[in-house]
Amino acid sequence: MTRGLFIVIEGLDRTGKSTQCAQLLNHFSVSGTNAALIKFPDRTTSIGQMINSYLQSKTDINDNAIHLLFSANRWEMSQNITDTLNQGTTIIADRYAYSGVAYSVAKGLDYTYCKYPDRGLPMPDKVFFLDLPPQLAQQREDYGDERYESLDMQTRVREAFMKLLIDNQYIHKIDVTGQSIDSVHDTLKQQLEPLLTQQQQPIKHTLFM
Ligand code: Z5A
Ligand code: MG
Repeated sequence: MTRGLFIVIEGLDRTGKSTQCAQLLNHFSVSGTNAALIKFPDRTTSIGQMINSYLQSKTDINDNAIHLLFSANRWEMSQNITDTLNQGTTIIADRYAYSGVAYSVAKGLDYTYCKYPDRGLPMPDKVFFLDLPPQLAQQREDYGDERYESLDMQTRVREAFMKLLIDNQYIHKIDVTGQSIDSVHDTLKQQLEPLLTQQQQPIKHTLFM
């Protein structure tokens, strides 16, 4: 049996990640491909509940500690990701370790340090970074509800993502400025076609350069 594909959608807040994940899930379902959606942080676990409380500014957690909690939240899902892929189901992830690095670096933590806790996690077959200027993302509905949702922070997060993009060329930037939901979805679908051969290869565990 061929394994499923592991696709990650990344981006700043409000750039349309969840919208595009839902569109991709629907696309796979219509085309008869088994697919599942996961989201990080996974706020349903006990670690996820600590993260949720932190994001909603109900608790304060040391920057290093919250960085490790975000990573732990991925590790607690990692065996499930591997098993699901090996069972032939494609996984679409709404954020992953790239957000983990970018948001912590934006707060001032060291770039090399930030990558360490996630080393060894299942590696995605493709990472899409939905790029939208923070000033435009800010104009979208419900912006500013949680910690990190400020223009200043988002600008620094984008800079950190740009460094990740340079160092990890398998991350594909898609400029979504002025693009409709359908048009972004079409671009994503086009990028997925060449990936089908990767399903013959075992899952890698080399996330970061
Ligand atoms: N975080 C971290 O620090 N470390 C980590 O390791 C991880 C995360 C994994 C989680 O937020 C927070 O945790 C996040 C990073 C940090 N920082 N903050 N705050 P989240 O992922 O739960 O939520 P979010 O990132 O703030 O994003 P979001 O609110 O889920 O936005 P989105 O998913 O990118 O966008 P959307 O919901 O699909 O769309 C937003 C709106 O735009 C909505 O009204 C759509 O209808 C509209 N939209 C979507 N696409 C379009 C287009 N193409 N045109 C026009 N309008 C559109
Ligand atoms: Mg979302």
